[in-house]
Amino acid sequence: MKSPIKVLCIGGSDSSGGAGIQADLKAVHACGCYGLSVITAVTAQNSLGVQDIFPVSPSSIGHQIESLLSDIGADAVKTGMIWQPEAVRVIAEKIKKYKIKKLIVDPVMMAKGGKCLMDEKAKGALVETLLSMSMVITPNIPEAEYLANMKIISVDDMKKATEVIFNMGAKNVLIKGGHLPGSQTKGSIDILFDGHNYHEFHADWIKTKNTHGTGCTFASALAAQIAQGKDVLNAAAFAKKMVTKAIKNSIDLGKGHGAVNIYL
Ligand code: PXL
Repeated sequence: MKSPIKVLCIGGSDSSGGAGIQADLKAVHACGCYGLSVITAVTAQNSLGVQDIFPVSPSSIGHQIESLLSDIGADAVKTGMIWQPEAVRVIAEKIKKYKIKKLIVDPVMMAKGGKCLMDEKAKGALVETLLSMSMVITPNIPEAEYLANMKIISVDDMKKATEVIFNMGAKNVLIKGGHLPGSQTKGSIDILFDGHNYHEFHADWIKTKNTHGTGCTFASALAAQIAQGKDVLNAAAFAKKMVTKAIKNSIDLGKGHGAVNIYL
């Protein structure tokens, strides 16, 4: 009898399939793990943007997590879009109750088109609760600017911001550099700070408009690798390679931004 390695993904549904829970489950599966999911919000979206957000009630989110963790369990938990502050708190409570150590927090704040995916108050709740419980937090540049309360325009700034966020309680901080000015010529650089050392992950810039789902795919691949027992450094290197390949293999969808597409 086989017993799979399980990754619980907590986040929003993306009807277009490129990001959110749909991306999470694809990445977890591609890494050879079994994906569990808790839906925090239902979005109506397509390649042009997010047209509607229907938040799931915090009590339903709590029940979904309870159902899974009281029976099936999870080797790692990854969080993504969380709309309301009460939902953030319920998730934090359950993570504490079930003593989840391998928590990967992707502090999703905004969709590619600029639509807000997190209530202002939920950002505060995330800083107060999930951030300091996380084994790894994976902000992009705008999210890191918000969390560290500073402007980021260079790799040195990224390093400073990882340190600020580390000092807020996250055990490892990985800032994704795709939004950094100059990335188109220098390539995309991610920075990981583990409290002692900075690690850089480099990838060539891939010119495409089809980048929907990069963040979710990256954080879920990272969570799946950590669930399998890899250390954060090796897991991050693997996740960076997987997302880079998925951008190379991205697909046109609709009239706007298509999506990344994992191939094995
Ligand atoms: O990429 C961030 C993200 C996360 N979760 C959901 C999303 C998006 C971006 O659109 O829709 C549900």
